[in-house]
Amino acid sequence: MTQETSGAATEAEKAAAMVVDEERRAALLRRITQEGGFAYVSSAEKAAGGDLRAAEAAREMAWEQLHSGPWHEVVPAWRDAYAMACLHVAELRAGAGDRREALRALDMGLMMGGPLLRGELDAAVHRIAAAKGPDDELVANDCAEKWTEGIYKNQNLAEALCTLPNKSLSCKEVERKSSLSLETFICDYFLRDSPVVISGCIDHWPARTKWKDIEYLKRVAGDRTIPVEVGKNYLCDEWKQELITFSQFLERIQSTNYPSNLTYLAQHPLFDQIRELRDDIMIPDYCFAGGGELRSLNAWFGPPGTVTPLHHDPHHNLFAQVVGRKYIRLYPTSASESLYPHTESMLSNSSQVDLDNIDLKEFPMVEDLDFMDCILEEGEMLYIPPKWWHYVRSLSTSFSVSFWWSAAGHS
Ligand SMILES: O=C(O)CCC(=O)C(=O)O
Repeated sequence: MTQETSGAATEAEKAAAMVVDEERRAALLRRITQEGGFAYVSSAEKAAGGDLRAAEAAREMAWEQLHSGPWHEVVPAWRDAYAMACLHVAELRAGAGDRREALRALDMGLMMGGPLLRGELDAAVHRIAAAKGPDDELVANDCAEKWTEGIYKNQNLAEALCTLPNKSLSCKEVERKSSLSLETFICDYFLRDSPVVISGCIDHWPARTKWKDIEYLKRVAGDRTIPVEVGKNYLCDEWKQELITFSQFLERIQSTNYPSNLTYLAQHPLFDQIRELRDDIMIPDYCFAGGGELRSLNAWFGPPGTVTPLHHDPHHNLFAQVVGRKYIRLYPTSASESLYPHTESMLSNSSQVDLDNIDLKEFPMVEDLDFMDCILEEGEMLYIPPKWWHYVRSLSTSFSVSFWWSAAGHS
């Protein structure tokens, strides 16, 4: 691919010029000019003319702006500008036959860009992902069996519990209900801030079968870029985040994992990014309890042994266990003080207590606290009321979806 073009425009260059309609492009560039981003504007103009190097330079400049301070202080137009540069890079890369780099650019635009060009990014993903070349055909996977084994490894309860935080007399199992009516859910659990395990509600989701098929996952998501967490858990020093492709992620979670290098796709809005996976699930009616708003759908996908340390969230949470099983421990909001929340504001919703290794000298109040727990089996959902503390450990390869919503009048 030529970097500087002077002659007739190629198809890719024409596509690059057309990725954003003229009016919106001009309005965005005016906005960036007002922000002093003259160099960006000049590069973006060249990018629209088919200059890949300029497109990459524009993307780099926008990226710097996204990292110039706290996220909430980033001028929204710079996020849109980042998305536009990603679109240009993607079109030009795809035109040069580099489909994988093109998809990576689009995923970065979807994850980090603003909302203005979301439709264009989605459409480009759809088009470029569908255009597979001969080299992109899937390599036959001899690991498919191992994958299924990982999900169903027969860890019986006793075996599972020995790796779990100690139980005590003050523990009780979360109530279980099968196909609970919306009315009963609202009266007995939602309005009473009371957790419940609900079974029989997601059996019709295509995800229940499709997400156990590693070939399917590779086909619809293999080349897409996702953020993963690496390490024991987010409170540990060695913990880090990485961007890898979904195929690399699947390979990692099939290989032996030690706590220090566990790779976890955690709390990621994957379904905003990969439309095919969004089509495999449905929003349960329970999420409309309280007449509020759905806040986010997040994916939690990882190998056995992932731990999300004890923390709480501000929203109602319906946590659907689509593949595999998880151990979950819950403490009511009233236990907050005795759970020693971290003092710095970024971590104030997380407890300092490591439930896998409780230091009773440092945290004596934890010992006598009442809690509830359950093993959430495949096909079940757990309702976690707002501000309830929860600790989650996967007992097998596990793929879960959390639905967070707020009731009317609550932010
Ligand atoms: O599944 C996990 O590891 C944690 C889930 C969680 O914390 C949540 O849904 O809020």
